[in-house]
Amino acid sequence: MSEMIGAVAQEAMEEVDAVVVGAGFAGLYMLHLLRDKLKKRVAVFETADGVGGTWYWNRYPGARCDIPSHHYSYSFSEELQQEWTWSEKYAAQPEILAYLNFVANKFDLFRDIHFQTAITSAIYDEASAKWTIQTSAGKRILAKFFIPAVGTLSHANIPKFKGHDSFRGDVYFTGHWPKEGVNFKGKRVGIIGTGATAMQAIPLIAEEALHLTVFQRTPNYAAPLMNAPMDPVLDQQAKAMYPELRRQAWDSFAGVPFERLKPSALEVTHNERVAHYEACWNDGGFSLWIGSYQDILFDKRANETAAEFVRGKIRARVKDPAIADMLCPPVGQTYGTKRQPCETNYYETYNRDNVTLVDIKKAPIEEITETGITTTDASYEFDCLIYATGFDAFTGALFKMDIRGRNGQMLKERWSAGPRTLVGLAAHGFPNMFTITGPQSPSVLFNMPLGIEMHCEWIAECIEHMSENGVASIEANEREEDDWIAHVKEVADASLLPEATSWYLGANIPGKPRVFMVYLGGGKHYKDVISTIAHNGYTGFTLDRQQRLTDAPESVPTA
Ligand code: NA7
Repeated sequence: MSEMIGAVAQEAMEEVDAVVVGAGFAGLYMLHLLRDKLKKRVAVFETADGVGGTWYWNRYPGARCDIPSHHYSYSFSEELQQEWTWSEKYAAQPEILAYLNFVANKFDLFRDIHFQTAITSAIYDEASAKWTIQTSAGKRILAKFFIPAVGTLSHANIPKFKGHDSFRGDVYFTGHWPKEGVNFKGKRVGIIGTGATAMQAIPLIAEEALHLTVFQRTPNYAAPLMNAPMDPVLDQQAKAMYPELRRQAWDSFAGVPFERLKPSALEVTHNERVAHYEACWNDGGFSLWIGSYQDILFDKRANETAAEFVRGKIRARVKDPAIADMLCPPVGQTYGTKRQPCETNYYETYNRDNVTLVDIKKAPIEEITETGITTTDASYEFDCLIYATGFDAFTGALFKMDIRGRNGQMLKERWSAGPRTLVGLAAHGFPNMFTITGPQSPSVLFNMPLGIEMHCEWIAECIEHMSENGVASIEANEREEDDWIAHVKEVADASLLPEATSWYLGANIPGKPRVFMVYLGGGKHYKDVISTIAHNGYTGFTLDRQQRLTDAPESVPTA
């Protein structure tokens, strides 16, 4: 009887083939592939009032990509590649947002996106092999596939200091920046955090504010971005050789080629090494980090050579040796095991009279007061307070939704000791759910737009395979999931990265299990792994061909 009631309720619900959550790089391409290539009915839900995802929310001053724009863009459409022209080597947030709007218009994507609507829950029903998805607008939707494309860095980490609500001035979060912008002219500003975000924002805010006080817990190693206006000749060259450019990207570890990469920092003389670091430093971006010597992320001695090179650069750029000391990570803090921020005039900013650096490792923040911040050493007064304190990465945005798989099991519970996925695309117990650039895939250590394309194309191919073969559901097997989790750990443990207190392993969030969440096997190898799984008929997954009573003919609206 209750099954019948359930079936009647389901009939009344709107039904689509797939619900996609998020309209950033991932959600947009997923919609395009499923709707326009596979002719599926797709509904995309997005909490913002526009497309862009991460690039919609991160409007703070200085926000820009740190992979060259010709690479940090979709590759799936040659027409798009030729039509769009970037104005800078590394595009700023407004331009990336304009690009994503251009893409959404070009491929007529807006009509299937429900804006200002969050997904509150997604519950799998084993009998029908479908998901019931609840929106913040009070709507329930039935879908065979549930695809969170929620981004890896989209759920802000806002530390709860004592008195956190008491500040009476303006409070801003970099990951949720006001659309209309902020005018800091004449203002006393405090900023907490010195990660990649803060390093982009601080130099620009310092130019505008009356005074800027930076609260630094951990000094960071950064390298210059070396951004520049786009040279029209280089742009034409890139456009003429896009297929080759993309081939080089796919062949590389991180989805962007670095031509200078050599095997070992320890196999060369000091002078050769420094000259090589200098060349990488002058290239800018991630060249020093992942394009100089392979062993700097695996061998502590090799790592220290790069670390000392960066310390030397910091000391040369910061006039006051005491401030330079505060900005230099100490020996023992490895370089690049946290994500390397890219900066423009960051270190020189501390030569300004209107900038103060406060070491909150030495004198921790005690309290947020009505007028500012009190540390164990002193009190500081502000008109504005900025949190540049990062994200609950990888799982934060997923756990915001009440996701329940087979037998009502909550994703949050199933993953309570850390994410559990098969190749970062699917999770045991959660059939017909796919994550895009989620945990245990190369995700943030691979050029994001290309990583997103790789995942969206794999998912679309899988859904096509299911349609063609009458497969009702696909689910990752627990055994292969265990194997993948062990493999991700093994590969990570061979490197120095799990030693750092980074968001790669959830170490920035109190109470979060410390599990390394990025697959470090490299994008090229990873692509081979997931392609082989697909070509061998989805090894490691269980495909259920049983027809369901509630099966609606695909691609035909039921209402
Ligand atoms: P990050 O890299 O996580 O940086 C956050 C910063 O905030 C970092 O300096 C933290 O210090 C600091 N932080 C976080 N929590 C606290 C508390 N409780 N007290 C004091 N300071 C704190 O985030 P970003 O937004 O800069 O960058 C994230 C990614 O976004 C970036 O890598 C790009 O991929 C885009 P800590 O180092 O933890 O001591």
